[in-house]
Amino acid sequence: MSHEDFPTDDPAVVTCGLPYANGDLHVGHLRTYVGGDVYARALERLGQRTAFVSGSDMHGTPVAVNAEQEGVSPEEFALKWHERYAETFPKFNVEFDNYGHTHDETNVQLTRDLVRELDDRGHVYEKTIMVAYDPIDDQYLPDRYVEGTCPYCGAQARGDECDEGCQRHLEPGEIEEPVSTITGNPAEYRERTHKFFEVSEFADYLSEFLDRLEGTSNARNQPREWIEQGLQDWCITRDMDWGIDYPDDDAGSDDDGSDDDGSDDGGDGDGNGDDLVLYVWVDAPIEYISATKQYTERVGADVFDWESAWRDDADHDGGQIVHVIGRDIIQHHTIFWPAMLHASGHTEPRAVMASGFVTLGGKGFSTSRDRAVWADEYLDEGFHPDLLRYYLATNGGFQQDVDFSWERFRERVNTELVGTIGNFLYRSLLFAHRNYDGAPATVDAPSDEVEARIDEAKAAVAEAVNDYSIRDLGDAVTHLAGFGNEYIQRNEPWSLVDEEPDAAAQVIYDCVQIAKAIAVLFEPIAPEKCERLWAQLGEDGSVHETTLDDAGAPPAGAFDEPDELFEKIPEERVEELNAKLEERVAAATEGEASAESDDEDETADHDEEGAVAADDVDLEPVAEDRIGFEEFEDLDLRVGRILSAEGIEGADKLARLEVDIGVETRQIVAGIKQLHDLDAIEGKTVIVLANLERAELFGVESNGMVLAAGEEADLLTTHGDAEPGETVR
Ligand code: B3M
Ligand code: ZN
Repeated sequence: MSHEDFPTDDPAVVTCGLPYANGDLHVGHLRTYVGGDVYARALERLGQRTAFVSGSDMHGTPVAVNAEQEGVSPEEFALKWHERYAETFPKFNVEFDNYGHTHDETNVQLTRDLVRELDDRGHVYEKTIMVAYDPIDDQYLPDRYVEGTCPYCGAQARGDECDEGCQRHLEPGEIEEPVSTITGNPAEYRERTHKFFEVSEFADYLSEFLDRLEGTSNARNQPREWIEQGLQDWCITRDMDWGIDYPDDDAGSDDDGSDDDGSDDGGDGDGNGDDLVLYVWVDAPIEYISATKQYTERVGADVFDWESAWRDDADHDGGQIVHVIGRDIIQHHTIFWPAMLHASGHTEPRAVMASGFVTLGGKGFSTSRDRAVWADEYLDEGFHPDLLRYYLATNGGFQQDVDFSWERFRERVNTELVGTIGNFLYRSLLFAHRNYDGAPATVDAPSDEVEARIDEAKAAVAEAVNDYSIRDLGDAVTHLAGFGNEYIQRNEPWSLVDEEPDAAAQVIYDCVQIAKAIAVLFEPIAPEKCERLWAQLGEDGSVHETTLDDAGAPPAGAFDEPDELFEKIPEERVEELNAKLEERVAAATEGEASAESDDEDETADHDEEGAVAADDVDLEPVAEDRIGFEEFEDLDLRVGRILSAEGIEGADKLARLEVDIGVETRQIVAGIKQLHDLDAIEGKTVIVLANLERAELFGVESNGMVLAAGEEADLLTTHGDAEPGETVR
């Protein structure tokens, strides 16, 4: 990979996948937005000029189907949700430089321009295909208006994607045994002429692009497999009213080019292209550009020039584009979108960071069962947004699926935020205030040890940004605070004040310096808390405006008595919150059982693919047959250490591990590809069943088994000093 490290002199754009404007946000959704916000802030910390943008995805069947259920026009429906989102994100300190929506004028215009450019350059052609049609209701059934069987893996799938099976994007006409999601009527296929974008022409370009692409490894590996299997061209029009009209040359009658009357005239079935709109996945990513353009319009091109970021042509070199998305939309961001950008003279993405899904207490979020922690609900419970930001940013690697539970939330807050960071800040700043009214005025520089430790933390932050690791950003700060605690403990300033006042003053000055560094380095993750800490330290201006070097700049000096930055969450709160959730799920499940409306709801709820399973896990009864101790002894269970882990090509779930079991190194195939961050599990201690028969999975020999529990494949481990090769008794 050939990119220059951040910070660069180019403008950078960080984007977050656009939420469909079709329902409430829950903490599962927030992972992408918090991740993008943390990353954009961290880039700025490095001194990288950055625009952070997103917007609401207003078009397509995910919006139209829900609007129809509510009996309102898609425009009214989508705008309502758009406004909600625009208010909700800042409450979590997710501060976009611009948050637009795909139905606004800028996006309609840019979409039409870009598609026209593709057409002019000869990358679009017409083809007659079969599309699903409901003969009873006299209506075409694009995308989520239809469900059926995935032709690739046989799973039940939506018209546009195999959301519960192989995750592939599905083209119109591909789904088998189609059924209308509106009426339940079996659908038939009818001929229709549509526009296609020649993605297949770009296979070589895309392979090279993937070699350059940075970000999380899942965003490179999956598309490589798809390219190897052969790329299909992409149908970019749909039989719908709601969306942006295809920019035919004769389409001059419509002033803004969008079709927003909300009426249902999609079913004339006459086979001509009158009522074709662009597929939602064409205009949605273009909003990344539109939102940047609107930002430039607001702040001026001297502050941020959208064209030098997004245009890669004779007059522009392109900027640094980083897309932060959920892992279910990798294909759109690494195949269709870069092909569109490349074919129309725009800048290709530098990086795609694709996050894993979020589960709730080990199970899937389910809107229909009200099994979710809603964004508003979290705040209404009185929790500070920065706590959730910390949890989502650091509870597992970015591409790993992570679980949200109130227990774990409490544990992370109490041990790390309160116990490590808060504790260090409070004890050292209180001591500083009481004895010196702030940073001791007699000292003018930190000790070498502390200066070196802060430099190390700064370097770790810069490295985390260049590694696209949000979790490492958080770790850099908790490690620094951990060091601070150890430093003050080791130097005992309280016993030095009287006899060795200079030494005591130095230690306290060092601690204030560490506190200042924490404010600067932790701001991307906990912006509001760090702003408070900044003010607490008597520093001027906003910590948001600082860069890495400010971490080591001399502290301001005097400050008031500190208060505690973080508070412990009592255990009863967790019980209370869990009970509330259970009660709600029970009520919703009952209601659902009588109404039997679950299916529609589930279809509409885009983010439930984050679910491992929406149903409760039934625990198996304990086996009746007892075994003797000798039989247990037949199992050769060993402590092992993972040396390396990589996904097996072509297999959705399998990873190939090299495991050191003391006596030898074993190659073991394990079903953990999507459940763990494979880079992060290297070095982990695991338990291996070493005398299991050899097996071959996906052409790879598996020699042993790594033990894990539960749907998330929680890896069994040891907690003391057991070394690889020791047997488990
Ligand atoms: N609106 C939401 C999703 O599929 C979709 C993202 C668009 S990003 C350009 O996650
Ligand atoms: Zn499938």
